[in-house]
Amino acid sequence: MTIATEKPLAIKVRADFPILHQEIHGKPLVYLDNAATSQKPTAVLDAIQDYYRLDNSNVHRGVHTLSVRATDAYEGARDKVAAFVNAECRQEIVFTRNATEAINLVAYSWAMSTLQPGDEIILTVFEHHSNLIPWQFVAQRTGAVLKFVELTETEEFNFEQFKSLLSDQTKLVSVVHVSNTLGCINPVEEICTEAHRYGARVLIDACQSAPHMPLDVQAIDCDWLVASGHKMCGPTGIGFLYGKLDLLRSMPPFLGGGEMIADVFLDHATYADLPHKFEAGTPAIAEAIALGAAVDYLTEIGMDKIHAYEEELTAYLFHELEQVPTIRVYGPKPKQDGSGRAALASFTAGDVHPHDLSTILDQAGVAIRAGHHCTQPLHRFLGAQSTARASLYFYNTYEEIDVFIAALKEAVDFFGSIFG
Ligand code: 7TS
Repeated sequence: MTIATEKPLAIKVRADFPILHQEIHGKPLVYLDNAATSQKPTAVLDAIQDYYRLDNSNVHRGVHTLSVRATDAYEGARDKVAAFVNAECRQEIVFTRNATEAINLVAYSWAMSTLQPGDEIILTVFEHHSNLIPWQFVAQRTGAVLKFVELTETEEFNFEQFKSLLSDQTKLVSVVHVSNTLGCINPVEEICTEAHRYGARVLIDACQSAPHMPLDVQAIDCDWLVASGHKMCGPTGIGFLYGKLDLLRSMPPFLGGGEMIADVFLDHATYADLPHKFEAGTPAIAEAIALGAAVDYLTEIGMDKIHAYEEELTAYLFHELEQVPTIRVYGPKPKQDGSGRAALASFTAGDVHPHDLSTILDQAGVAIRAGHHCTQPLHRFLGAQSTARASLYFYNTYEEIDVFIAALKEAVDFFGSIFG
């Protein structure tokens, strides 16, 4: 495969990520575990430091200068996230610990108080456990029934089967936007259109799309959307829930305590307006501000540029993987130009255990993940105990893919010689 020239994007941004410039076992680090968590640019690291060095104070309660600064920065981060996903207004963004907490918020607040026995929730068989277990809780407590969209032959969302599952009983469709294991990109706009025909609500798990492509919640027309900051250059401990304003208004609080109240009496209370109604207790202030810095960083590069560069990397990654004997990659193949799927590959190599592959690659400085990637039901469905996964981000280079492929070939040869 011919590549014209190295694209400038990764080269330009690599200096922004101090962690990437180190050796592992004497080899340059090749970090290909971005679906688990991304690395953080200096702008994000500085935002955390600066906050604690200069502005640290609690938010929404003091009138002293530090408190005003902390509150302005925290609320400013909300504005940035709202603009990042094109929410209609800032009240539609609720800060949570991560995507998992955001899904649980909807499950405990909306679903537990709304769903009745026999109501149906549609998920896919390839959801991350974070978008499965909360709905199992809901089904157990409310009597709602879980239904699952299965895979097409090309191992992606089966839209026809999805349509056949929809009925007047469907009250919720909760689906991943981009699968963290298959890498398929679900047609979320069409999913919302179909679900809304039946009056069902739709939640989109955008953990693997928010970091990699432009997102527009108004164009998607989802009812809720969740993401985690740590996968999009932000710190751990901060994520967000987007929800349509009227819907969030109609939902009861999730956690109770300070920050989320208006008036408190001994036996009852009234609650704060959105979004504070859902942000009980002192929030992750530094983390939210740093997420704001991450959003600024990504926006400055341009989500469309990030997406386009990652598509080129995807084309190269898949082309090179095809040259490695015994490799079986799961999920749809990319189109010639690398579009149509995410920049990650979950794979097996014959009978070699993915953990062994990962251990050998680590010796070559290459970080990949091995396991079920929190999609155990999907792995069962695919007939694989576990898979190895290489997942890319915009700071990865073609050369890093070469290092990964060379190390993988060596590992496959080595195990081939043992297993014969
Ligand atoms: N949804 C998807 C699609 C994910 O990929 C993940 C994390 C989550 C939800 C949960 O995110 P959290 O930040 O709330 O934990 N995925 C992975 C992964 O693929 N490897 O490690 C974490």
